[in-house]
Parts: sequence; structure tokens; C-alpha cells
Amino acid sequence: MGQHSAFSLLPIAAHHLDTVASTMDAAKEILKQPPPAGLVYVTARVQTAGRGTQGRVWQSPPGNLYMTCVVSLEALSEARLPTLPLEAGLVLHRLIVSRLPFEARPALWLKWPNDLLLQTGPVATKVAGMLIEVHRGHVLVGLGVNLAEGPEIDDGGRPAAGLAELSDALHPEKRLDIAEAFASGLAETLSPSWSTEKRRETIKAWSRITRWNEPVKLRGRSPGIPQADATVMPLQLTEQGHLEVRHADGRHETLVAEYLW
Ligand code: BT5
Repeated sequence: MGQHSAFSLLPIAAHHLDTVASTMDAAKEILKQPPPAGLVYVTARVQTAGRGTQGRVWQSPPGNLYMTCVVSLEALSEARLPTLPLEAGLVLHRLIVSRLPFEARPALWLKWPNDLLLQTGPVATKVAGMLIEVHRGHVLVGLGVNLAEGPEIDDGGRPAAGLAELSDALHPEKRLDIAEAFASGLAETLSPSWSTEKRRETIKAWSRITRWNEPVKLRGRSPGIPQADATVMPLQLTEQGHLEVRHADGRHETLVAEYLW
């Protein structure tokens, strides 16, 4: 509890919990009191109601990593929000890559806006997901990383995989180590003030790590949209970090992460 890291400009405080409904809710509990300045994060061993975007379930058995980082929007600037998932994704990608054996590294890539995928066969498996929410003037960055196991996916999502079998550095025993490294990496990335140049660098770096030739499936969009489950081709990130895609009929659309709606 309340340990501080000397490695980043934003001070870091951690709360390690055992069983929670969701670390997003645990983080919101913490926000009922004014939190300390800097980055606060919560981890849990197990979640009983872990969630993804649009109310989807995030399966959360023991042995995987579940955490939520909280940073005040004041410290960030609102202009940074659209690119925040990209920045967080880059931190996550860098962290996991650094713990993978050299030969496995090229298989790891980021899918817009919040998935970390591992390409070991024709279908990439999902090894981590991020969920961003804004609450009481703070941004909450939730992260789930499959270490021990990739649970059975039965809701139409892509298959999941665990990372532990690839590297001892991604063993479930390293869970809190990985959490701390993610929090420090995020604090380090977010500490310098935001600039147009930083935004361009982020978009460039992220664009190198995604796979532009992999179609994106739009799952369960609002009813009434004809292409509710359309498969689209990603084209490029806009200057704001939104994703421009091409539909099968040639029409272009710019996708905006759900927490910005
Ligand atoms: C995400 O949503 O990928 C965001 C997941 C964020 C989870 C973290 S855990 C800590 C924090 N506390 C929470 O309650 N949440 C955050 P989305 O892109 O909507 O993906 C959800 C989909 O991924 C589901 O519909 C399933 O198909 C699939 N899925 C569920 N559990 C999974 C798992 N453990 N590993 C891989 N895929 C999973």
C-alpha cells in the first residue's frame, strides 16, 4: 500500500486487493476520497465481474493480471484523451515485448483501440485488453493481461491465449512486478506535457506496431447501424488518433473509441 516509485515524475501509489467485482469499480471507490497526486493503481488477484467495452465480460480467473491506473485529467490535459489508448498500448506492448524471448517478439501487435494480440497462427489470439473510462475528473486505464491462461471465449470474440508458457518473465508469480512496470511506464509516458509533436510520434510509433492488412470486426455496434457486425479494413490513424477504416462497399468511416462518445 502506498509505495512510491523513484523512477518516474508522477508519484505512484499502489493498492493490492484480493477479490473484487472489477478493478474499475475499486478504482472508483478510491476516487470517493481525493486521491493523492500522481498515478494511483489498483490490482486484484481475481475479478468476479471483470468487464470489457460495451458491457462485455472480461473473464478473470486467478493467475492473470487485473489492474486499473488512475490519473487526474488535470495532470493530463483533455487534448490528450483521444491518443491515450495508443500511449497506453505502446507502454503495454513495450513491456510485454521486453519479457518475451527474442524470436516471439515480432508476433506481438496492437489492434485499435485496446487489444494486445499474439500471432502464432492464421488467427491472432488476444493476450491482453485495455478499458478506458473517465470518472470524476480522472481517467481510468484498466488492463487485463492473460498470464496463466487464455480463457475459453464463447461470445463470438477471438480466441484468447496466456503468455506464461512463452517466458518465465511472464509467469503468474511476476504479476505484481508486471503491474508495477506498467504503472511506471504509463507514469513516465504521461509525465512530460503534451504537444503536437508528441502526438505525431505516438501515432507513428503505434502505426508501426499494428497490422494494417488485418481486417477489423466491428462487434455489436448500436442497433440501427446497418453494418452492426461489419468487417472493415483499417486504413490509417487520423491526426487525433482515431481510426479511419474502409467498409466493403468502399465507404470510409472514422472510428472513435467508445469512452470519447
Ligand atoms: C477489452 O474489452 O479488451 C478490455 C478488457 C479490460 C479488462 C480489464 S481487467 C482490469 C480492469 N477491470 C475490468 O473490469 N476491466 C479491466 P473488449 O475489447 O470489449 O473485449 C472483450 C471481449 O474479449 C469479450 O467479449 C470476449 O470475447 C473477450 N474476452 C473476455 N475475457 C477475455 C480474456 N481474459 N482474454 C482474452 N479475451 C477475453
